[in-house]
Amino acid sequence: MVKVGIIMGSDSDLPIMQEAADILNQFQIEYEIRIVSAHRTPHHMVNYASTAIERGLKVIIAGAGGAAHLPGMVASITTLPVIGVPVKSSNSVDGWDSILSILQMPNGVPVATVALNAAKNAGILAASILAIEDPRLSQELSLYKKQMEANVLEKDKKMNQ
Ligand code: RP5
Repeated sequence: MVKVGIIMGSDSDLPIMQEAADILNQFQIEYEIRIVSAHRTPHHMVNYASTAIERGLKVIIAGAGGAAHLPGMVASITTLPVIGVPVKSSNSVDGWDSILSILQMPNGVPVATVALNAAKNAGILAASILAIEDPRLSQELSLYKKQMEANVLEKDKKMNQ
């Protein structure tokens, strides 16, 4: 059953947003990946966000660049947790416009904003949310952290040789 919705404002966001899909694949989490634009397809966005719960989604990862209104608008419609990925797009001023558009939400409508282009972290955060009620996934995340630690310690060892 699809648990995570990965959405993005444009197909030009895909090279970044694919990283969220890749890590979800690694954790064997089912997801859907769609283009939903707040500005170009507003009715599609309202429909997507307002039917997300009944379709079984548990978390939404939303990426957009420039005047990045998609994550915030989706969060205004659904009660699901929304993770926002600011994308440094062709229309972006160094990424700051996307970061601030997604980060600076008003009280009452939070978006869990990750770093610029950090779709991989968005996928890991989505996995962490799902792991609250999934012992297998929790175990996988624990192994992932241990592996990361081992990798860094190995690099440290090599550097110190
Ligand atoms: C945003 O505008 C999209 O999320 C994308 O990051 C940016 C540019 O879109 P395109 O002009 O490449 O379609 O809404």
